[in-house]
Amino acid sequence: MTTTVGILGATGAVGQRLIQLLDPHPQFEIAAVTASEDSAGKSYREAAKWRIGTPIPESVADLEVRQTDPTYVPNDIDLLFSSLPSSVGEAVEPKFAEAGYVLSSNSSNFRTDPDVPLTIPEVNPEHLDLIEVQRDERGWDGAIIKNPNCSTITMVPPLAALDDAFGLERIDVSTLQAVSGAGYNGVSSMEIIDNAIPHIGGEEKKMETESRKLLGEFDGAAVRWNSFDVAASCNRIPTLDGHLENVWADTSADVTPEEVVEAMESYPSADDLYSSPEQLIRVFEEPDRPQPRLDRNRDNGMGIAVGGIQETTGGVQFNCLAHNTLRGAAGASILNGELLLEEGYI
Ligand code: 11C
Repeated sequence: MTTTVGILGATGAVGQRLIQLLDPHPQFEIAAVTASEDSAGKSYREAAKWRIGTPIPESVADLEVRQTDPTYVPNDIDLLFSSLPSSVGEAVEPKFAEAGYVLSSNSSNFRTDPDVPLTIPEVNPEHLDLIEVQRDERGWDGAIIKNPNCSTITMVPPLAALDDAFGLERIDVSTLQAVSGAGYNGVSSMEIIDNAIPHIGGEEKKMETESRKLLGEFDGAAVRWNSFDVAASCNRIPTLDGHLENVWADTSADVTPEEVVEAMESYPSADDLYSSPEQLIRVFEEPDRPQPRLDRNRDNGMGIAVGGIQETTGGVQFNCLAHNTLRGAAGASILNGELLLEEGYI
């Protein structure tokens, strides 16, 4: 049976990636799209400045764009994907949950709220059951679940593999983030050519908090955040897609590079979920890989690539890469939607 889905914020950079990934999808069918008030009433073709390289899918081209408000969205839609700007999401997502909709949201609002599941299905699927706490506390029939920030998603699966095998004490990370992470209205190509921009808009804090929540323990009532320390430094570079990160991880137990490769390559994917790659983490032997242009599209843009693994005094240093608008945003939300379906929440 097909699950009908809507997309809140369908004309933006992540909204367009959601449409690309859902055309087609074996379980989900797009039945509604929303955008800001000035696009309402137009066809999606008219409203969206379509920037994905492939043609605009016929299945959505003629859909009427609706206002982002529960009054205008059919109430028989099974699942909403939200790629709203966070200030908009903060105001309207609770209205949708209160009206009974289940939301898989990429927006950064509410990610660290204690009763909001923040999940990467391969890493912490059990946190999804926080929905029960959320519904009890807020009296909602619907629910809001979140995926993390794209720079957090890139480093957390390799860190999860290290934490499971050796324990984590401290993480230092420096990012090289693609311009698409700033959205279509963010950094223009002219602003960033021959340049790099340090300290980009609160990314450091997100990486520090979200990673500790994701790798925390859920006891059925609350998530106890992982206690490792995290220090992040985030930088924008002139890459189109794909965030590359340099990570230093201090581990509780001693490690060798060979043990790290083994722990990462054997870290399981979610093989019951359609969008999870066959092998979640692929490790390169070549020290100058992964690179964004060469490696971001591996496994349909849903894989995590690691390279440059070397021993340090406290543990290990490595580089990691993921496609920021696929694995790090639209694909992450869809994977969470597949988890909601698998677990019977929709
Ligand atoms: C960037 N990671 O590259 C950001 C974009 O919290 O979902 C995504 C912001 C977020 O600028």
